[in-house]
Amino acid sequence: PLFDMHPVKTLFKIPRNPPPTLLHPEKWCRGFNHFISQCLIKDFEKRPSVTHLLEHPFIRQAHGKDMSLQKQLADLIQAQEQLGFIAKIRYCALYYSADTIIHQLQKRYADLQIYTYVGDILIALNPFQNLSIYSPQFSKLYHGVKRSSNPPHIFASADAAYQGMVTFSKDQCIIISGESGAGKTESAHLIVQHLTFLGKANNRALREKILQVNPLVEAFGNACTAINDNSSRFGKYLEMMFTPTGAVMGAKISEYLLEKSRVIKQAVGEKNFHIFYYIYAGLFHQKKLSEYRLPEKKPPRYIDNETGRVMQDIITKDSYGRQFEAIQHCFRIIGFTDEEVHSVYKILAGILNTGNIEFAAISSQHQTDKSEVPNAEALDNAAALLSIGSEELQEALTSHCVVTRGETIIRTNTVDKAADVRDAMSKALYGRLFSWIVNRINTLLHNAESRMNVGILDIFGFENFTRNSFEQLCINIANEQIQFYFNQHIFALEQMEYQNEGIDATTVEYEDNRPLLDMFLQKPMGVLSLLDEESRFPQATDLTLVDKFEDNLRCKYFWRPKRVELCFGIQHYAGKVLYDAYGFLEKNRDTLPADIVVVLRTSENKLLQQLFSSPLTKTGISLLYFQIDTMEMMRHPEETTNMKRQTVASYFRYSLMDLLSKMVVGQPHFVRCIKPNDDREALKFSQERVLVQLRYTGILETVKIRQQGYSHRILFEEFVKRYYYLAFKAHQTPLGSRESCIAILEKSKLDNWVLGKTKVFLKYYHIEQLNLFLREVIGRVVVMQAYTKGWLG
Ligand code: AOV
Ligand code: MG
Repeated sequence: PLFDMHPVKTLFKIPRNPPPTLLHPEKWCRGFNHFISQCLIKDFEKRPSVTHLLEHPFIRQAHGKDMSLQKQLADLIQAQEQLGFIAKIRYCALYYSADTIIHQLQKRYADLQIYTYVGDILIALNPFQNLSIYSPQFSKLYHGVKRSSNPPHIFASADAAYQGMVTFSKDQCIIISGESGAGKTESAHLIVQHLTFLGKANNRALREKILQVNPLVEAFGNACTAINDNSSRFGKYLEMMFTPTGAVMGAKISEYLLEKSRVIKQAVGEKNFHIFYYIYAGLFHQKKLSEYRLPEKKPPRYIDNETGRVMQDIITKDSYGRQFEAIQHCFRIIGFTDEEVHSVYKILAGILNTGNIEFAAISSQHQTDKSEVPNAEALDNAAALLSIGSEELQEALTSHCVVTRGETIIRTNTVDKAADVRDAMSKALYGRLFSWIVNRINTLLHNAESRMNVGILDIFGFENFTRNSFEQLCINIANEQIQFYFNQHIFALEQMEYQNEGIDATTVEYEDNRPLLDMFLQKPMGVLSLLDEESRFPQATDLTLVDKFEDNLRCKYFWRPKRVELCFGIQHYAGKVLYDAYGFLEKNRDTLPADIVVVLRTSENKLLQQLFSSPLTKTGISLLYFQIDTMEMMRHPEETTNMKRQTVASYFRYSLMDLLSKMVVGQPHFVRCIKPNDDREALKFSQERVLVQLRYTGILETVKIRQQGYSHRILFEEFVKRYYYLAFKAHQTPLGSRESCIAILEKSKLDNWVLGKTKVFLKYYHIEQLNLFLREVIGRVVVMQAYTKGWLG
């Protein structure tokens, strides 16, 4: 029984009148019970775990043969583990070494207990199988109860955020992190599910709408990668809006940095965005492929990464077809008009046809760099679907206007250049379409009456492929920033406790990834700034870029491997990544020739006109990373408004800041997703992989921080109760005061401890020492007892 927690409370009853002395065997036994129960029940937060007690020489020695007691302890351990008592790791850093945590997580994982608390952080291990713990019954179970009442669960985190919002009228923010495939997106879905349950809208239609947002956006923004079949290729911050009484009113999504390059090309074994396969299958089954000018035999180049397999999958896999139905349903429920949906499909089909346009060189005596389109069919199809003239399209692809000294000159494009323009157009079409969908959802789900929100952050996780490009760099920097935020927050809380207790905060040392973030974001010598600078030089190449990095990034986190020209390495918080700089400059410039924009603006498709009529600006950008930057931005607001000429890197920097500015207003809750193995297998737990993740996500760091600082903070009263044997006689009842604490600590000959206003601050080794002393004192008592009874000859 998952929720049976009684053993813990009842196994060891605390004697009403604890024996005044431990000398009487019978009473001693009860005293032992008392000792255990005190350790475990009354203040298990600050005491060692049962496992440690079992190892306790005192217990082994005295009670090794008492089977019933052993059994009780075993039950207790089980109950403890079921309840996820490592919850309390934060409070007893000493007793939870990396090994203990791993061991506990592994045992729990084997029992399909995928959630565990570490202090106020929720660890979620990816189960790689469907669990039946997310039904409405479970939502009910986790509704407004104390966290300790139920086993750890993602719903409890959602609930805490919701209760926090309603109780304190404060915005909340749930930050989900973890590497690619760790389960962030699934967790985000579950949180939305629980929040819609909690924010019982009278309006069922609204709840339905909100639940469709994620699936719709993800159909356009997720794709199959080498790591995850449903990998998020954009960052998403979903704000759920509530009234002051906690009724859900609407939702708003902010999207960050869609990996547009995926539209035109995918790495081996990877796929394009889901939506392309969905519509292909859907239109195939509805026999509408020809209406959208999509071939039935040979799939378009953009989605034909695994030669031959795609069409077969589209035809045979009915999951694609079902997904198409689901997406149509999403569109309808959220409130898109049929006309809009039709336009979206036409644009998608237009993109696929654009990808099929080929170019051939025309060599004449005078011109060798001219190109033409040999396959007129693809060109005509694309033009028809985008409702533009096909001649105009060809013109815009194969030539460009240059204005020199007031004169407009038309220059021809080489084959390569024309292909680049074609791909740039496809990327721009898709990117803008995606933003339009997101904006449209926001308009449809907007509610002016909502007052508070819970934001849910689900970005693309840390990635390290065999080949890592510009996209991975951006993704990994974003993760670096989230990690920084996490560190700051956990550290800030830590600091607060020291401050409140009047303790010199400088004694806490912790390592953070700030220097690394500086290396990326600093101006003018950070990675992104250098990249932008280099992108402005027409003669620059990817090689000169790496040279520039090498010359300017003089820091231990950056290195350049010998003999591999375009390669550079970065020691990220989550591990070393080797980047291939090929294409960095072009990807960063992300240029879309004006000629293309001009043609697309002539489209008769209203949606398309809209996409290109005004530059899609993003507003509300501010910063957190550097306070200085915030001020700088306020002084130079033109930087934010001048979006048109921005590079991907600078836009990325601003969107990161925008995201953070949203996050900081809310009270944060952290969910750390962990991938137990790289084979996506259920019940497989790789200690090594988990350990690495615990390390870099800061779970072990938190423990370390505690060990470096004062890992134990014990209320005076508590401390005296626990250790008074060390300085007082058994029958004495010292006051739980500062003075009593000093007496105990001095008698124990410890130094380096600190007293705050209400708590004793101790290092982990103090506790070790104190417990050792305590064992000795109690051990002496036991031996004395044995002698008086004549047990030891
Ligand atoms: P991610 O969001 O963290 O990766 P996902 O949330 O997409 O990872 O999870 C990857 C896969 O793991 C899912 O498609 C599910 O098959 C499985 N999974 C994760 N959580 C659960 C769960 N609670 N129950 C059942 N299956 C689960 V990325 O988006 O790649 O960083 O960019
Ligand atoms: Mg994801």
